[in-house]
Amino acid sequence: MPSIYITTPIYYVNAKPHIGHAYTTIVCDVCARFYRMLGYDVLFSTGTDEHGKKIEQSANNAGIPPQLFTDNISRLFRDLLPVLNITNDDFIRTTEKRHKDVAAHFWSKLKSSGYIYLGEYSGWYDIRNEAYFAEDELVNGQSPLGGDVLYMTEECYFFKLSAFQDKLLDFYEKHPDFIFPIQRRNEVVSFVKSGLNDLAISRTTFNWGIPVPDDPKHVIYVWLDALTNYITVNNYPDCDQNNDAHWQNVIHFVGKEIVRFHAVYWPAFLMAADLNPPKQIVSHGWWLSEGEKMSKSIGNVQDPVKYCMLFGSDALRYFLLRELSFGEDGNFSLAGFIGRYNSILANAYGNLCNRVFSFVVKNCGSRVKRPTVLSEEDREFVDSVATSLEDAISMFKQYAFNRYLEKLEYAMSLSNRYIDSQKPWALMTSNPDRVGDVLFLAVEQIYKITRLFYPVIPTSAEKVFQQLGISDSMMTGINSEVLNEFEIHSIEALFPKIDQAAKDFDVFAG
Ligand code: ME8
Repeated sequence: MPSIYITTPIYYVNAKPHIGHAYTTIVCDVCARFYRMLGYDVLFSTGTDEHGKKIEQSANNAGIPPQLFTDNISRLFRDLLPVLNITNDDFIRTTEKRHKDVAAHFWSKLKSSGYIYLGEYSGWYDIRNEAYFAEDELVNGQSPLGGDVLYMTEECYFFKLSAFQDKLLDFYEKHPDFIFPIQRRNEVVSFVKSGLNDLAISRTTFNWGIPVPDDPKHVIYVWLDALTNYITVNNYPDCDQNNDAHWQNVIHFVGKEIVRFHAVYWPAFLMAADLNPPKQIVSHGWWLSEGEKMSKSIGNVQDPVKYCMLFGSDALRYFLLRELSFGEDGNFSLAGFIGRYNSILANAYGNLCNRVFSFVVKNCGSRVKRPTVLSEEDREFVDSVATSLEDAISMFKQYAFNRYLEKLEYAMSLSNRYIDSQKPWALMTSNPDRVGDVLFLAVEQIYKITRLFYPVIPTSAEKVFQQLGISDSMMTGINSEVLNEFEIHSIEALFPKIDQAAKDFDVFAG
């Protein structure tokens, strides 16, 4: 059985989760469900990144001890998972003992391999992003990541990143798909080509971190600590990563702003510890909210829980994947959300299921059988749906989630058109023998579309399978079974249309 290991970034616990965090987690969940459906042994992890000066400061500002502060916010990230219908196998917190042990072990391995030395560091420190910058990297007095900076000098341990320039370039060359999409790969390659300085990997100016083994006045740099989470989850060092099927196919999903940490530092750390780099770093763009960067001061931070409460997690999952062209930035707006919900989920899909299933119940004794002969139109319909579903799978595998959904939507529109043109209600009098044939083909195509739609809208897809009396065991494998009969067991509306005037929307004002 092939294996895959899918990770989200571990999220900082300085503020509660918003739609941007929900997005990465949902993308990973959709991939995890998709690969499970293809028969993979999937390991899927997410969690929280809880150390560092930024967290310590946020805790101090709130007047709460850092551990209690991180417990509280980490819980918000964890509690969001069932709300979004996420099927993670693990939730890792960097304050857990299992992780502290692994991070300390990993540090010792880097040290004994000769890649860590003690020195002194001065530079401009971006507290928000936990990174140092040189004078010439600053942009209008701020770090290139947009955070405020502070000039600091400290004794610290360095990682010999400079020793990895050629090894990294050679690795990128041998693994052209390591960084997705290509523009991010190009940025990383030119960054590494421009020369790598050694990296400061310990701090002495605050305490909220994992102590450096044998020198506890230092704490481990939060990015080295955080990146290690990916091997903590995979049972390093007990599990031999280089010969582990999950590690051989590990995909880190990240937002575009943290590609450098994952595609430069992380593979260098791993190489230094004689571990193989991950299979792929897949990066996506940013969500803006109503056209602007999300920020507490503007008051436009979008809360994923509100959307799930009002419209269900499937609707949010669908919108996030459909609206954003993966890799590019996208805009989250309530109007856009309602527009796509009503036109696709309520009309194109929900109504299609409802009208076809109701017709079968009322006019075909709830049962339809595979026709023995197909007309030319039937064949054309079945073939075009099959082609668009194959295209959808191929788009999915290229992370083009919006195009994958577009292909499913096309298959829905073919099905709606087929019903409109075949007019089963008219066939009831003109050619009653054909009614069951037309309906069987319509139900069968709905079933196939739903199987592929399942990773995005699992709750509704399961409802459709229940209506069709299809058991869970038949949901694995995309093209495996051919069913020769369908029986409609029940009928349930899937996506009630959203009335924009509903007073429920008051909830968005708050
Ligand atoms: O960077 N649009 O944590 P973080 C899209 N702890 N995605 C967004 C987003 C937005 N507006 N805002 C956040 C960290 N994200 C580190 C990671 S990993 C070893 C350590 C998502 O809480 C996106 O995935 O700042 C981004 O990379 C991540 O949240 C950043 O989360």
